[in-house]
Amino acid sequence: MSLKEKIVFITGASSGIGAATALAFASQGVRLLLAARRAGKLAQVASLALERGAATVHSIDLDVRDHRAVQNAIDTLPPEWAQIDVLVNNAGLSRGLDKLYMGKIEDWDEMIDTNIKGLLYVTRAVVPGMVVRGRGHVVNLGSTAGEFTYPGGAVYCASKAAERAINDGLRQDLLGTPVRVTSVDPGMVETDFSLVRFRGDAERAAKVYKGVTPLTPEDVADAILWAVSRPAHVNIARVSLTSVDQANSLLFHRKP
Ligand code: NDP
Ligand code: 8X3
Repeated sequence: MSLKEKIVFITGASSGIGAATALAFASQGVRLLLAARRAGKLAQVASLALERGAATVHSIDLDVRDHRAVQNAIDTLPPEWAQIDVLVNNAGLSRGLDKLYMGKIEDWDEMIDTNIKGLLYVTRAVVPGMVVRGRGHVVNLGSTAGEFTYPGGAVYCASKAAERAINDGLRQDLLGTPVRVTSVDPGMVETDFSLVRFRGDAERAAKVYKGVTPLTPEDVADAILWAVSRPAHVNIARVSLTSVDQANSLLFHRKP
């Protein structure tokens, strides 16, 4: 399916998987609507996207945890940007790796507010328009963490298990419309994810990827682009991908 001139809205586009997805879609000549909180980083991605072939780029400074800001951002889009064809619900994060009974309430709140509630707010603001227009595709970022919980990760894993349920529920609720819903569930991907999880502790973050070849953000972007570019009658429900050094969220092959 040609994506030329389609409007593709990506949350969390300032870094990692979101940025790589913006660039992958840019090469298809789409119109890119990019959102995140760090406007400077978003501007760098926007400029690269134009170099890679995006038709146009519009950036929004947005915190997905703020439901009024999310609704307002969608309601006040310039008319030429309002008809979103593809939504990539990518904004998300993990905080900490504490045992659950020692966990920090603020870490739990941030993960739940971003990964679950933020995803719901954006979906609620964008999908009604897709139903009215009779076209659209929602791609949600899940994780292998949503399938099997790992030690210290209960709340992050729960947020991705919730994504799984929301993804499947949305697909059921959209049955009878042409709007498609896909979950893309990567294993370990080398991005700022671990740096954010460990609040800037680069040494601890680097250890996460020690001895394994992780997925790259481009690998995930490729899977997203593949799902979105299937013929209009094909709905890819879920794409699960890991590097060959990972079997699931609990099992890795680490070279010494
Ligand atoms: P990064 O830290 O590189 O990127 C996270 C993105 O989310 C940033 O652009 C950040 O932008 C944005 N974001 C975070 N909080 C908010 C918020 N409140 N409002 C708006 N944007 C926000 O990590 P990844 O690229 O790895 O993560 C992207 C998604 O992929 C997440 O949902 C993550 O759970 C998922 N994932 C990651 C895996 C991995 O191993 N890396 C594996 C499986 C899934 P800004 O800070 O500028 O707002
Ligand atoms: C991110 C992958 O396994 O680091 O969802 O939680 S993991």
